[in-house]
Amino acid sequence: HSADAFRTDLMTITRFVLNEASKYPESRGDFSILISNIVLGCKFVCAAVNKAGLAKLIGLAGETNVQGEEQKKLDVLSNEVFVKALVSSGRTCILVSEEDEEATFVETTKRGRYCVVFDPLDGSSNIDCGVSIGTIFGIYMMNDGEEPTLEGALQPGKNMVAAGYCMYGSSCTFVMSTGSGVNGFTLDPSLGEFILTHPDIRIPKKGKIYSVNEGNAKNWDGPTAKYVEKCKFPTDGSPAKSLRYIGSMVADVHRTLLYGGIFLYPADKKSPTGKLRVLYEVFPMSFLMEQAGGQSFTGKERSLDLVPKHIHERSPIFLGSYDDVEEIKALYAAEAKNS
Ligand code: P6P
Repeated sequence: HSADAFRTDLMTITRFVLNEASKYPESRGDFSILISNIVLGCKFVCAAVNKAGLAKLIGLAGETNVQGEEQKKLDVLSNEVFVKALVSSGRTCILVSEEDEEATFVETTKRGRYCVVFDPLDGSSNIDCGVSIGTIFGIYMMNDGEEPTLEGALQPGKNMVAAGYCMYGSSCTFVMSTGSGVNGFTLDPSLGEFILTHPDIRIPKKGKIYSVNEGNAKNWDGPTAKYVEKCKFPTDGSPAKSLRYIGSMVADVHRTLLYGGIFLYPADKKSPTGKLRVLYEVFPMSFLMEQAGGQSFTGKERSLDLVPKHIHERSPIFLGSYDDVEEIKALYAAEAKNS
């Protein structure tokens, strides 16, 4: 007989997180509530992003809508929905958002144990041409009763208890790790539920793709220039790598996680500390890469060992397949030895 159109053993993200929580009997369910609020924010943004094209078509985006209200930019709207969802969850104490210059300290009555760092809509400049964009988040846990201070958000990435992203593309894909592997979920709009579609994602040990903005080549330092040269003109007889660069971090990282290869946003003379932000771009993506068997390097150290000094600090980043990142680490080590 034909396969049922509906599977009845659906593993939803809610069930998945609750199953995880049941492994920690002392857990009070706070983390599950926090994640469910992040998931709610992602569903809202997914709906808004999918309408953005239409809104643009009927002249709403960036102009006044039928009520004569100024239509909010999508990244501002996304930030508002995440801040509101996280504060009202009652499980957070500090929020750091790419959209907000200062950190948000949650009022005492609504305070919880988690610090969430996030980019509500990364790559939003790509919306108008339909390129995939995404939300990126990382979660630190504060000690109980500790008065939240900015230091609570300026921890090295290795202290994160969870990290993930949601990609708004041809489908809405939520990828997350709570420290024991990486799992991917796809939104089923007819159910309004994220369904486990990519259990236990492992990045290939070595890849055939490199991902970098070649337009910055004239500003690269020696090791990066040497590495990209090797990708294009291998000296060991191996085939040249393919270049895939979307210019939207979540899309480039998601492809790297599933297909393997290396994503790099190096420092250059123009931006000596690179472009990507430590707390809510470098750390969450590095956390996921390590959990999937890959690695992430800043040009000087393991990305997750970095201790940020301010909340919007930037860092160079080289992340992806373990063996590919090893090659660029060797080139930086050689340069450090010769200098
Ligand atoms: P460039 C998007 O603006 C973003 O912050 C990341 O999503 C992306 O990886 C990067 O910048 C692209 O930067 O300089 O190559 O356009």
